[in-house]
Order: sequence, then C-alpha cells, then structure tokens
Amino acid sequence: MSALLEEGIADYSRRRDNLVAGITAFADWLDRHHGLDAERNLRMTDLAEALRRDRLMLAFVAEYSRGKTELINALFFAGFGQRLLPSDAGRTTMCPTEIGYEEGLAPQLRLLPIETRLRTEPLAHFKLTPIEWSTVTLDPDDPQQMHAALHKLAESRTVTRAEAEALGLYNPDSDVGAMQEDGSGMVEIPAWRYAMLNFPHPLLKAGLCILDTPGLNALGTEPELTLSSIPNAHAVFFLLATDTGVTRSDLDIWQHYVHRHINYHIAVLNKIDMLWDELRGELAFRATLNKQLEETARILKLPQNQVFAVSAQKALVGKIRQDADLISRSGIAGLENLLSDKIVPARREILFEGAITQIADHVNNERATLAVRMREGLANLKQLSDLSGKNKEMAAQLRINLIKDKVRYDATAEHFKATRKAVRQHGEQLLDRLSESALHAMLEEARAAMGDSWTTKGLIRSMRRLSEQAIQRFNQAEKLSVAMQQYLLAACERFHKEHGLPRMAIPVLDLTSYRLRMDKLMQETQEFCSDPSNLLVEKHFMIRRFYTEVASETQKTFELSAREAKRWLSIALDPVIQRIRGYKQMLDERLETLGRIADNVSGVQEQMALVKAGIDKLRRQKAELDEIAKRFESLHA
Ligand SMILES: Nc1nc2c(ncn2[C@@H]2O[C@H](COP(=O)(O)OP(=O)(O)OP(=O)(O)O)[C@@H](O)[C@H]2O)c(=O)[nH]1
Ligand SMILES: [Mg+2]
Repeated sequence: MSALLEEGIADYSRRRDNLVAGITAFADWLDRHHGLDAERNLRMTDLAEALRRDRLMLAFVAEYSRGKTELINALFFAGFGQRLLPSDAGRTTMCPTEIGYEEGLAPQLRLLPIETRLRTEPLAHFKLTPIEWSTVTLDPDDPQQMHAALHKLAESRTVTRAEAEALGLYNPDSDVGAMQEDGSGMVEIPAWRYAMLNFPHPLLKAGLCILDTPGLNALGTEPELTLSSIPNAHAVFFLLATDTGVTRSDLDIWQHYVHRHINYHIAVLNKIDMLWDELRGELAFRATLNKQLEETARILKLPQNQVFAVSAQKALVGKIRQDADLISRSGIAGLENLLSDKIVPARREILFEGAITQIADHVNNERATLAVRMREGLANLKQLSDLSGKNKEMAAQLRINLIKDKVRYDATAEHFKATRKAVRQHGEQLLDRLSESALHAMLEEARAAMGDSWTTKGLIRSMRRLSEQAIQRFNQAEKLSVAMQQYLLAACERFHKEHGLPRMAIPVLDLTSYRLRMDKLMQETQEFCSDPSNLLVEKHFMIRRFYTEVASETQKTFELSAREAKRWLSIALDPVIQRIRGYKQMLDERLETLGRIADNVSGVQEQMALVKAGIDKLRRQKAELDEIAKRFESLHA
C-alpha cells in the first residue's frame, strides 16, 4: 500500500475519532448544564456510532479475466508477499465478494451456498442470517492458510441443465445472465452465491470496503448487485485489458451495469505490460498506450483524467519483490493517488460536513442561547444599578413594564404550540407514508396480483404498478417533509422579529439521496419491464427474482428515509423549545428580582450580587462551550 494512501486513510480515521470525541465532550457538557435527557443522549450516541460504522465502498466491475482480482491484490494485499485472492486465466472469481472489516468479528471468510437461490428471500435477508453461511476462519499470520482458504472463491460445481435452470443460472435462449452448457448436458455453476471476507487490514479497519465481482454472466443473475450494491458504491472501477481492447461484452457491462449509475467511475486499462516491447522502446510504447487511452475515454464517454493505465500483475510482482522500477512502470501509483487524494477525501468531506454541520448547529444554538441569557443578565444588572438610591415605586413601574413584555412573549410561546402540533402531525403522516405496514400492504397486493397472473405481461404489469405506487408514496412523504420544515422556520422567525432573539439554525431533513435511489429503482424497473427479452415466457423466474430485489430495495430505502425523518422529528423542535424555556425562565427571574425589591423583601445590592453570580456561572459555561466549538472548527480545516 502506498505511503500516501496509508496516510490518507490514517488521517481519515484520526479526524473521525476526533469528531467522535468532540461529540462525546458536547454530550457531557449538555449533561452537566442541562441534565441531558435519555433521548438526547441516545441521539448523540447514534451520530457517533453512525460515524464509526461508516463504510467507503469501492466496487470492481468488468468482464471476466480483465484483472479485477489481481488489481485488488496489488492495491491492498501485496503485503502478504503472495497472490492472496485467487486470480487466474479464464473465469476465476465465481461469486461476488465483499471485503471489509467488522470489529469484534474474527478474521474469516463466509460463504453463502448457491442453493439459497431456490428460496425467495432477498440477499439482504441472508446477510443478516449468519447461520445460512459456511464459515472458514482465517489466520492472518499464515499467508499459506489464507491463500488456500480463499481459493474457495473460485470453486464451482457441475450440475445438470435442469438443476441449473431451477437455480436461474441457465437459460437456453440467452447467454446473458447465465452459465454455459458444456455440450454433454451439464452446466458448470458457482459453488457459492456470495462471499464476505472479514479481515483486519488497516484500510479495511478504517472503513474501506471492497466489492469484487465476477464477469458478465454472473452480474445479471444477482439483482442485488445491479439494483443496490453497484449503484450505491462510492466509486466503481471498471476494468479493460489492453490485449482485448473494448469488446462487445465489455461495452454491455459498462452500459448496463456501470455508466448509467451516477457514482464516480474510473476506467482502468489493465495489462499494459503486454505492450512492453524491448525492441520497440519506450517512445513507441507510450504512443500506443496513449492512443488506447484516448480511444477508451472516447468510447466510454469519460474524461481522460478518469482513465488509468496499469499493469496489475507487474504492480503485484513489483511490490512483492520490492522492485521500485517495476512498481513505477506498472502505473499503480496513479490509482493509489486517486484513492488517497480524491476518493477518500471526497467521502470524508461528505461525511464530515454532514455530521459537523449537524453538531455545530447544535453547539451554536446553545452558544446563542447562553449569549441571550448573559445579555439579559447584564441588562438586569444595569437596571438594578439604576434603581439603587431610587424609590421602590420605580421598581414597581419597571415590573409592570416587564409583565407586559412577558404577556407578549407568552402569546408567541403559545402560538408555537400550534406549530409544534402541526409539525408533529405532518411527521406522523410522513412516517405513515413510509411505514412498513403501508409498504407491506402494497407488496402483498403486488405479490397476490403476480401470483394470479399467468402471463409474463401480467407479471410485468403488476411490477410496474408497484414501482409507481412506491414512488408516489415517497413523493407524498417528501412534500410533507418540506412543509413541516417551513412551519418550523416561520415560527423561529417570529421569535426573532417580535422578541429580538437571535435567529437559530433548524436541523435540516434532507431526503435527496433516498429520492435518487427511488428514481433509479423506478428507472431500472421501467427498463426491465420494457426489455423485450424479459417478455419471454421462460423468464418468469427472472421476473420474480427481480421483483424480490425491487421490493427489498424499496423497503430498505423507505426504512432509511423513515429513520432519517424520525431522527429529525426527535431533534428538530428541541432547539426552539430549549430557547423558549430559557428565555421564559429569565423573564421570571427578573420579575422576581423586581418584585422582591418593590415589596421590600430584599435590597438592591443583595439582588445585584445574586445576578452577578448568575452571570459568572454563565460565563464559565460559555468558556467550556467555546473550547468544544473550537474542536469542531479545527475539524473543518
Ligand atoms: N500480463 C498481465 N496479466 C494480468 C494482469 N492482470 C491480471 N492478469 C492476468 O489475467 C488473468 C485474469 O486475472 P483476474 O484477476 O483473475 O481477472 P478477473 O477480472 O478477476 O476475472 P474473473 O474473476 O474471472 O472475473 C490472470 O491470469 C492474471 O494473472 C496484467 O496486468 N498483466
Ligand atoms: Mg476475479
């Protein structure tokens, strides 16, 4: 692993840890000065936990034998001194492989048997059900053992055509999305459906997650890859080989599985060592390579700076032999720099900006509230010092004025109750739109319609209807989310305009990323439904499988948006309510002070001392909070 990449990842982990520490410090401050309630505490922990669990997902997609696995070996696992993941001529990686690290889980390879394809549950379900997987423990100190164990990723089995067909892995009418028959009626199929490699590598520990995929034939058979994993990856590496150029099936994969999604794409022209030719010299090599690079960028419609030329194999060999010249000629540094300078920082920005903004708003609201209280305390002090030596009728008059202020303020506070109610009602409706039971009813209806339908057309019609209904529900939820945020903003503006309280930051509920997911899903479904090859009667199996994944992905998106909305609802009103309470308390205190003086219960000096002590306490709180705010500011840098 390059020093730069290592540094980039280490910096990422460090900043993430600092952020988590900052959040904890703020939660502690709230606890000491407000008595942090259980719910708020939970929210802070949630935010910290979400940061800790964040994953940066890189997917490697290409036709078979382009060198995906070799590149992963070279980029991440050369330190083992050998080829760790199986990479060989012809089809090698037989099942999609997710490589990452989950804390608390021993190094291991988990494999999902291919027979699970006979069942209706989506892949997401199996991922949550460890018992369905076959597990091999790995010993990171023993590269031989690891190498042997990882060979399972290349395992295949031979079954009859009927068996392969039942598994949805063989289709006599099409060679897309299926395995080939060998002429004797037998079909070679993968032994495993999916693999998860848990491994304590520094990059993986820092939150990097890699998805290695098999070539074209296998991509089409697992809709979760095409509907969820690949579109949701943070970056997709698409590989080509110099010896084959851009073939028809390369283009098929690029167009169907990569380019149409909005993630960040990198094309990698691999195996440049095949162009190395001692007899032709460096210049001729460069010329040929540049021509191929330009051609690739043009065909794939990618900017040149997103197309890289490497030799994964020579990079791996160079790293294992510590041959600096070979490493340099392999071109791997270009990709490593891209990861460390662009992909990792971009992800970090999104993640950090989101979390920091959220927490910084919260801190700033607290700071503003403290400032208001201090300002009012000082005004109170001034008024008291003006009072000293004057008669107590003066105190009574001041008190009457203050009561008028308070009546006005109470009216605004009362008005806010209506806002609160409206926001809550909208929130409930929103959650109802996205609720599991609502979706469940829709899915059941679609499932029943599909069950009754004997024709492919009927199946397709039900699926289309389902996707339209789902997006309609999502639209309604999004509208409600906009409306409730507007209510809240209007209410805050009133406190500002009528009572001179500083404006405050309201937490933002942003469902855009989920809307994009829904739009994409809708588009995928429409395309699937209008693809003539899916209208064949034999494709019932495929349609049902596709349906299961659409349902699962919709469910996931609804669930995530609902969770986001719930979180928003639980925090959105908080800052305003805190502010209302704080201001009211302060008005009450001033009234009480004036009351005591007017009623001769206490002297002006005595009250002034009390108010001063109060201000000192606020100053100390503010100093602590300023320190915490500084921590967050330094994270922005
Ligand atoms: N000459 C040369 N061969 C390479 C290079 N990269 C990979 N190969 C070879 O190409 C073959 C295929 O590599 P893999 O890494 O298995 O390819 P893959 O894309 O993972 O293929 P599947 O797993 O089947 O989808 C292997 O024999 C590699 O050693 C390279 O840069 N140069
Ligand atoms: Mg492979």
